Amino acid sequence: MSRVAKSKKVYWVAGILGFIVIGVGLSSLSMMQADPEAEQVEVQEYQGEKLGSVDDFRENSIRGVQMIGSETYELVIDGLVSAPVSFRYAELQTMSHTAKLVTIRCVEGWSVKALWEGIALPELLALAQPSEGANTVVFHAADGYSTSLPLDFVLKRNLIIADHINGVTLPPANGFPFQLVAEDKWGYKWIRWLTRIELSNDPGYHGFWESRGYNNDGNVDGPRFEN
Ligand SMILES: Nc1nc2c(c(=O)[nH]1)N[C@H]1C(S)=C(S)[C@@H](COP(=O)(O)O)O[C@H]1N2
Ligand SMILES: [Mo]
Repeated sequence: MSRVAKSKKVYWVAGILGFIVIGVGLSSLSMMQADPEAEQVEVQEYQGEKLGSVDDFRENSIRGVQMIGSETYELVIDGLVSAPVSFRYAELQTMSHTAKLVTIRCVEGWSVKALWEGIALPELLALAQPSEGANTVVFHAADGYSTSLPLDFVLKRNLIIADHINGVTLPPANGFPFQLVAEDKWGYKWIRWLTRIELSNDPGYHGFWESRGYNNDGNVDGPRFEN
């Protein structure tokens, strides 16, 4: 083969290869656009601070990941309230949302800083009209898990229940539809798969890990265990 013919052949091969590369590229691009999940890309930085990722969490739930359907989900607020209420997922999505940059710390030693977005509890609880004597909020989840916090703390710190993390819908492993963002409290206060918020007058309520020796205040700068 002459030198010219050889280089012609090289051009041909390169041309065909280029065509294939562009074709594959374009078709995967259109596939990405057709998939609504693909539009949800995690934010990696917020106001100059590097964020963790949903992939940084360790799965350590008492009964594994709960799969909750957004169609059947209901969030109940009851107990010491004068107007018990329940909300559907779609309804909760229309409520005003608040964003917070908060680090979750587990007693096992890991932590993840993330951008949490969700519904502020003071506004949500007000809809159920908490009674005079209520001083404790008991949170219940789909897996039978529970935990509690002083009502005062919940209101003063404007705690939120998050349905978004780093700009994406909370994944099932992170507690879809809602995880309590219990800032400055150990991870065991960050209940996932939240289904019920019960107002109570029992500050001594002990949730799942609290009744197994973990400190009921759950402050990250306090002791892990009850004396
Ligand atoms: N419903 C439910 N919520 C739960 C738990 C659980 O087992 N069930 N584990 C808790 C513990 S010990 C930690 S550290 C955090 C971890 O949550 P994350 O994986 O979303 O960070 O979830 C908390 N919330
Ligand atoms: Mo934990």
